[in-house]
Amino acid sequence: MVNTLNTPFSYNRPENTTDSLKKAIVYKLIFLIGRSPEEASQRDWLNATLYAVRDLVTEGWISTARQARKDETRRVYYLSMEFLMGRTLSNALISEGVYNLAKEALSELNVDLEDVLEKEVDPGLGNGGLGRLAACFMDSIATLAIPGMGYGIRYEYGMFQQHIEDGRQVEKPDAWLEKGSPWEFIRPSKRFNIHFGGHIYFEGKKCIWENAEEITALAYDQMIPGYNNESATTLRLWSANAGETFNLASFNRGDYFHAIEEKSSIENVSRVLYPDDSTTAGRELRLRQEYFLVSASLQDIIKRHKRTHETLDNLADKVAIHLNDTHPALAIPELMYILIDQEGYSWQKAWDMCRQVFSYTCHTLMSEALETWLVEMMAKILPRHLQIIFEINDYFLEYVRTYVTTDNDFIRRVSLIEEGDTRKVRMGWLSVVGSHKVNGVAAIHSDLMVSSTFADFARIYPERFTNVTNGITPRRWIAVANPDLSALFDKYIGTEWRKDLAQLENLKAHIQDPELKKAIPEIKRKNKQRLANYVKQELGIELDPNALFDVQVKRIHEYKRQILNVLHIVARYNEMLANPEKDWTPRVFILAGKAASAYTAAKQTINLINDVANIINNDGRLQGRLKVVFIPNYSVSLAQIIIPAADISEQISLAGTEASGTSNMKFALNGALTLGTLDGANVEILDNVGQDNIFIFGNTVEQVEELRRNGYHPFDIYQSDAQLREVIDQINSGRFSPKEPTRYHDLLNSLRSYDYYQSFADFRSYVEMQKVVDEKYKNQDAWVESALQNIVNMSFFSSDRTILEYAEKIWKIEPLKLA
Ligand code: OX2
Repeated sequence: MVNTLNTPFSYNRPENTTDSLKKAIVYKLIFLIGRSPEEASQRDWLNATLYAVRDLVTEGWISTARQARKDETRRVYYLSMEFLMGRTLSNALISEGVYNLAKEALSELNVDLEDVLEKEVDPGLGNGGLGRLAACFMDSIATLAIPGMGYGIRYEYGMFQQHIEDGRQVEKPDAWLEKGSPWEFIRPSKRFNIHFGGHIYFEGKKCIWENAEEITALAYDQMIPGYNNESATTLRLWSANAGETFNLASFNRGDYFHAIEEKSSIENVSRVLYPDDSTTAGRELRLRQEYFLVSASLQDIIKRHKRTHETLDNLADKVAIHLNDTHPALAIPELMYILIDQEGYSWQKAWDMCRQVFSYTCHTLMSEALETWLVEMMAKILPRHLQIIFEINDYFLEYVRTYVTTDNDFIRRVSLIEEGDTRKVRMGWLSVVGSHKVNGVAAIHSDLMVSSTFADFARIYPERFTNVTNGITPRRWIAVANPDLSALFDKYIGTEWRKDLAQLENLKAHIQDPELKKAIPEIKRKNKQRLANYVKQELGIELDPNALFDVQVKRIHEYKRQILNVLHIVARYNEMLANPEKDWTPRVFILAGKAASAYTAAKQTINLINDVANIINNDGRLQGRLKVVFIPNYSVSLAQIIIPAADISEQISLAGTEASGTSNMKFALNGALTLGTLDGANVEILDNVGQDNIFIFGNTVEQVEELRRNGYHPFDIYQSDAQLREVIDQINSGRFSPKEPTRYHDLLNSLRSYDYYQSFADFRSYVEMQKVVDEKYKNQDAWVESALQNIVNMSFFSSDRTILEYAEKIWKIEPLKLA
């Protein structure tokens, strides 16, 4: 029924009492799930609780949307191919302030909340940092009540499940939807047709795109609750649906198989997340996915805008669209297509609007990750969009010739089309030309962006480039992941830090308080025990929580240099065997992360870590003072157990390669000390915590570049550093892979002769800095002092600060004033 009343309905939100929550959970269990409490499994309880808590969030969600409509505020739409949201329930319970109530309610029903929470599937709809950043941003957008929403793809299969078999990574499909997805709302009325292929022709000036295949995008909404603000934002994920194109003709002829086959191939578009953030595979499907996201989202945005404003003339005043890396960059030609072909705007007017609407974040300078599409492929799949890109290019190059330079070399470099044997569309260039702001994700990265990759563009559009340093949400990364540290904060500075991390400043006044100093290592120890229990249960390996926990968790990639970590572990092993009587600081090295399925060097690294772990963990001579564990299937939920347990946070990428990093922030906020290079946000962490509270080693960006310029000779380092040589020779001789002694020959040969990421160059300073770490850990007072200095100086790294910067500098959007 349509509400014709002037006043909104009242929704009968359940009261926040144990009793009403208990009733709500049981009601959902019986009437939505169809189970009695006596028969219910843990998963049934999980789903019943999710439904009950979802009700608590829904009213604020509806009223926030209503208010944004009423105020006709400018909104931001965050387009991202990845969102790594993590589990929903624990976060929602905390946002709604009912964690303890739910615990009590369930316990009265003889159910343990923690057990139930563990049952929730963690949707892996992202690869790594980029996807998790998008999730932290959604959380901050909701908490700050920034009008806007996120758009992504509802992949049927997320990131693969990583199994380790015989030390090697084995990928298994992640069918996350199989267990149901109670948090989402399907929106049967929100469906849009998406077109691919066909051909174009002109009627006078008008371009016609015809005979394209058509598929349907169907919306699924998730509420993202704001923290304690009775507000929520929307993450809308699109699913491909054969819809009307479903081959009814063959179906009716009885050709069931052909009909289903076609349906299934159409729906492939949202079948699986591209399991890679650097190399190439499945190109055409990926291009279709990118366009699928963009086209569905833009149609939705335009429809919503028209419903409120009736015209698109004011689109640029009311709409900001943010491109999370170049993956959604087709939104630029798509908006041109809508405005010109469908809405009849002039080319110039449409282009002016585009450039006011779009902004773009660049997340990497790695050349292999800078997206390009073969002109030939784009011509086949998106002929009209390719044609628009050519027009944008003509217009842009004309501008350059007129106002910047006529130097042909320069023009060739900045052209949106890379010429050569095969012509390619440069998506990074398109994103810069079609946006009014382009930002990097940490200070050093933004500087490098304008001095290297985008140097020519910085000359053309100097005012366009800016920096917004990444951040993380304190809700998930402290309140959910580290309940004891949260309670400690509450005790000293009250509860507001969850919303305003700057409150941590107030903890500085207590930094010498003996009680606080005692509590910090106690909490760390408890978190280490929690992780040790997990490792014991999953891998059967015993860890000593008194040892120093040294952690590197992230995607496995050569530039992140997990290999450097391994080289040091083996060097330490050798030293320990040579000097067994020395007072060694017991260490546990913990690594986790997935390697792209086609990335051989990364997969070999995983194999090597496991081989080394196997030998070391079984060497009785070490008396348990050295352990190495590779924890399989790294995910957001695993990160929540691992990060609070870390003493050392390994952030050891080659300077100039990690754009920002965000785990570095999570670790430091949880009281780990960073052992890192001057790369990404490590540089700003150093600025904030001070050099006494961080271990910085290795070459600087300038030194790295100098080596590249003047000739880098890893073989010389191998020959001159006896310790390194011993390590390499041991691995080479099969010391860790006796059944297959040659297993690592390729990897080592490439390191000795090439070592693109200069692990050898930083080996010595890394090993020496690890000794400084050992010494410092022996002085527990000094260590705790540094851990505290890390915690209290992390307020800058809240994603709330990041989002407010975007809102102010880039999107020009104000938070809603919630009623
Ligand atoms: C990652 C970057 O590698 C990482 O440094 C950064 O912290 C994160 O994005 C969030 O900004 N894919 N993943 C990234 O970039 C790309 C492309």
